[in-house]
Amino acid sequence: MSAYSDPKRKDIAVPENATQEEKELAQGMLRVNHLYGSALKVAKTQLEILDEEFASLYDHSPIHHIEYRIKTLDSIAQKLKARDLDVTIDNIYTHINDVAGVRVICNYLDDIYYLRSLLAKNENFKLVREVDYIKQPKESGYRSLHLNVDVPIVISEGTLYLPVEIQLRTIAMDMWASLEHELRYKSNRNFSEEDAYRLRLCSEAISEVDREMQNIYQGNDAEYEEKLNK
Ligand code: 0O2
Repeated sequence: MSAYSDPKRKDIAVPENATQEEKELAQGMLRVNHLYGSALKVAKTQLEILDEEFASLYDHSPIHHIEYRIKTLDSIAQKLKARDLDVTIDNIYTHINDVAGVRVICNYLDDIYYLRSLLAKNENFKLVREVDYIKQPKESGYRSLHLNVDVPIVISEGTLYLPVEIQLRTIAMDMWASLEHELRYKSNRNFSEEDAYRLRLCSEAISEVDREMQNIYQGNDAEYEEKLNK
């Protein structure tokens, strides 16, 4: 199961023979989960408000559905170790910007950039980084628009800004990413170079489909006509 399908999951099992350091880390993770969980709620609610407003104004919902997750301690630890950093609570706050992740699955390609423009204009959210893997897909063929935003949460000590990674993608891009992840990491079969190449082809085909669906939706069927007449 993808972490995005089970947002409430916590992985702070402390074995009885845990060291003092491990116990402190588990304790600190409770706070991390609480704070980033709150940031997730703020980001998700804001996205839903934008979606509902657009639907009421234009009779079209840009968002198909939203998934969200808190990164597991295992996954955080892997990321810190890959960067030669110790697994400490301080390093989590300082170096991991995707503890809180929201995945927004949009209906059409343009919906992604429409939502992006609204989020960038939102005075409460600070857009700190943007990586467009749609315009420049990853080597694997992965496509999505990644936005890192700082989101305010009001807690007893005052207002705190916490980073949330928002991944925006179409239904087709999501289907590709989900199956690619399954094939690459989860299945028992060997993942070959040939598989990787074929997945890149699938990604290109999906990109074409996304453009065409957008054109059909907009009533701009020039590309489609051209193909039919070939
Ligand atoms: P999970 O389960 O989503 O937590 P950064 O921290 O942003 O500086 P990072 O993490 O390398 O560096 O960022 P990147 O590659 O921009 O985005 C990471 C996330 O994007 C991944 O999260 C995936 O959700 C998704 N992603 C990136 N590349 C691929 C890919 O080739 N295939 C698929 N299916 N998804 C991809 P995590 O951390 O891997 O896991």
